[in-house]
Amino acid sequence: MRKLILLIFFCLPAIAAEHPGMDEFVARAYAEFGLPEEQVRTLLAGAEYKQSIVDAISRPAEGKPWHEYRKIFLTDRRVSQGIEFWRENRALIAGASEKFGVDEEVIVAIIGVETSYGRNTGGYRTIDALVTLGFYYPQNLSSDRSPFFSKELLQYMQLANEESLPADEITGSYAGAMGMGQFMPSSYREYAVDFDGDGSRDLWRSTPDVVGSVANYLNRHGWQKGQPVTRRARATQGAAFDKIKRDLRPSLTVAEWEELGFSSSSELSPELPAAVLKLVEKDRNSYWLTFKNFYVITRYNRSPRYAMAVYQLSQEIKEGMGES
Ligand SMILES: [Ca+2]
Repeated sequence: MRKLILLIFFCLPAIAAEHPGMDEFVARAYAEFGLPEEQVRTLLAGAEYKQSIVDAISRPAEGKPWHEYRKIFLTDRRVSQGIEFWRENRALIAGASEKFGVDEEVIVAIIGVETSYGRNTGGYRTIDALVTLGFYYPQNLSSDRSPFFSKELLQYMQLANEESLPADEITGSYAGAMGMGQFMPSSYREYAVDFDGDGSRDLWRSTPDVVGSVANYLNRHGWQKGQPVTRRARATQGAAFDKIKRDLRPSLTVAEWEELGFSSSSELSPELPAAVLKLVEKDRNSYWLTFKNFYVITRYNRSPRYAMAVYQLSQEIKEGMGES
């Protein structure tokens, strides 16, 4: 019996080497990027299905209501570490802000929310994450995102080729995001920059590359430096709550929202395009006017709670910097 168990044990890697839909993926990798079949098969064969990854995607923090979500990211520690990170990299962050036209505090806050300024970049092998979610995406979730993850797996293999990265060793989040800014492979290929000029884009070890890449990402998605991100709104009792959309692309002006019952006490141009966001607080809802820059943060992560956490963290860090 023991012999049989041992035999099964040693056979496991061979069993794990087969993934459903693998042949189709290999053909696609060749058709789209000319990736050699053998290279793709070897990488896939070395990848393992991880139940922990399936469990993690089934209960992401984004599912929490805002008042619980906020507590994860808006901590005294994350604020003080942000101030420390900004002070240590002052010239660098100022340079990236200047070059890419992005507000400094937002660059800092994104790196803070993503990885606590590089302290926690994730311990899952990226190849395992992308194979698990690309080939074994749980069917009980509301939408099947396996096409997204197989596309990212393809991008990952191409990225590894282009940047000479060890594709079987790299680690990151359970969803395949990598480095201090948690870039998905397609974003890495498209938006990462070599900001220290050493000839390679290294989002794990080069803080300049990370800071430049985050700033470039926001720039390319339309960041408007010095413009507002979001403001608290007051909703009248008869406000047109049915006009609030999930899509946070600014669709009406501040003046138009005011007519619909959502106003802000901040000084805002009446012509400024805005959307309205509702967040679930502990015992009531809060309403926010959100602008183009808020929408740009949701291009980094689609959750409006994520964008609000980044914004509020950025403000607390900025305030802390001013006090010193
Ligand atoms: Ca570099």
